Amino acid sequence: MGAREIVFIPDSPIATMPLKTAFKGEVKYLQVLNEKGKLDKKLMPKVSAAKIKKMYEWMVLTRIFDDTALSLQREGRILTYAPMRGQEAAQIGSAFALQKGDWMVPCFRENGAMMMRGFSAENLYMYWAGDERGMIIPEGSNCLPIAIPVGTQTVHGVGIAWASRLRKEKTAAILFRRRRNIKRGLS
Ligand SMILES: Cc1ncc(C[n+]2csc(CCOP(=O)(O)OP(=O)(O)O)c2C)c(N)n1
Repeated sequence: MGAREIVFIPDSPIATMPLKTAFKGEVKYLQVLNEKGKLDKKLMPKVSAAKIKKMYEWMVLTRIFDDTALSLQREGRILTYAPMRGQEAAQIGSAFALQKGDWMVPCFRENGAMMMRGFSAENLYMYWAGDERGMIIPEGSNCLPIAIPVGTQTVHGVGIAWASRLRKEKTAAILFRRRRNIKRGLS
């Protein structure tokens, strides 16, 4: 539809309203490896083949966890579930950047990254089925429990980072959060 197209609203005191454009945009993205398997060697970061394989294994496990969870949810065997299909690389890559002792603050789609920090798939399914014992934090994982309220992860992550700085610890903190809560002014 063109920007000047007229929409008729029956029984309205204003007979016609112009159709306006609220948003026009483009999303730029960079691919190191494209969907046909073509690699840009100049863009390829220095990562060993063994590490890439390990990351890929975690991504596949994340996808399997997610597909299974969605099926369980559709069957009514688990409750509300936020899927993560298409976000595997973002979370597994981020979790790989962490070292032991670093902190992770998940939102609600980071099941793959949480498994990397030591949560079992079984416990995560328990959590999504409403059993809070599934969210018992694995010893030494330095991972916070899932926080559903959007926007809260920012204060948790920044708070941990500040605490580390004040204690002069050399630990990093990574937080996962969602996109739209920025626009809604929640954080
Ligand atoms: C404070 C708060 N308000 C409302 C919700 C309900 N809620 C859950 S997910 C969601 C949408 C989040 O959208 P976005 O930030 O774009 O995240 P994405 O869909 O990409 O995961 C909302 C409103 C919530 N979790 N927390």
